[in-house]
Amino acid sequence: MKAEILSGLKDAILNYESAEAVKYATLAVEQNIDPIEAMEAMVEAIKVIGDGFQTGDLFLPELVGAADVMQKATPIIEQSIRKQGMKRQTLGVVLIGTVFGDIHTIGKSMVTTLLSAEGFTVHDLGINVPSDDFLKAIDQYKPDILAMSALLTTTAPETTKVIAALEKTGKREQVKVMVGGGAISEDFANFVGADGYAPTAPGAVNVAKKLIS
Ligand code: B12
Repeated sequence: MKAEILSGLKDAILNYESAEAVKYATLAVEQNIDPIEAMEAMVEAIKVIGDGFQTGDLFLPELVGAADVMQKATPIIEQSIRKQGMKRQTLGVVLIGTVFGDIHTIGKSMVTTLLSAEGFTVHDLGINVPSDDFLKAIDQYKPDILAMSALLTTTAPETTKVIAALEKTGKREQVKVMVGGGAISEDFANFVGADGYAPTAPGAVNVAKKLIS
């Protein structure tokens, strides 16, 4: 049953079938399948679509269609993560956003959900966030951690801009900086002077815990 549900979720994305994705996501929750495993099944499928786009076998409408299907199923799984994981005390405050010029939201939302479920208070600024908006929000929310997501090689350098702006305005010592997203590697994170990096959403939670300890 579990294998069938996970492959049903994957196939729904690969075949651009929203109703199937919603059906299998709901079944996954009903059958108490580990929501992280359900998420991973969807990530595997969306990566196949991304690879197809890169090689020229698939085109933008397919990319958009698959992302749309994934976005229909994700909230159902995320709701179950939240229900299972709600902790009472706040571990710390995290400010998160996808950097300027970048509208990819799925990975950032997964990181947001897992951090919230683990007990962090998370303020999500959304996508396409200009450097100035990160700075203003730091004044407003006084986060322990600033988390930035970037999926494009052209937008990954925005993280450097934000870190430089933090330094220029004397805010760098106030906040730990964590970066991630498909366009960011550990080497890149070190290069831009971030305090933490993780390649996955569960990894982001571990890094956040280390950064505040
Ligand atoms: C879905 C998708 C889209 C959707 C996004 C929909 C949405 N609402 O998010 C749409 C169709 C809009 C889109 C548009 C574009 N896309 Co696109 N897209 C993808 C795709 C297929 C999947 C992205 C995704 O959601 N992955 C699943 C999530 C879960 O993975 P993730 O984001 O990496 O997040 C995980 C980790 O990285 C980590 N993480 C994420 N954020 C953070 C933050 C922190 C702090 C930490 C610690 C960890 C962390 O945790 C997550 C869970 O494990 C990728 C291919 C791929 N392999 O990723 C291409 C991809 C990213 N897109 C690409 C491109 C080129 C584009 C476009 C330029 C296409 C075009 N010609 O218009 C536009 C750019 C638009 C823009 N300005 O941003 C390229 C980027 C190439 C590059 N290296 O620069 C990719 C790699 C496809 C490819 N292989 O060519 N895209």
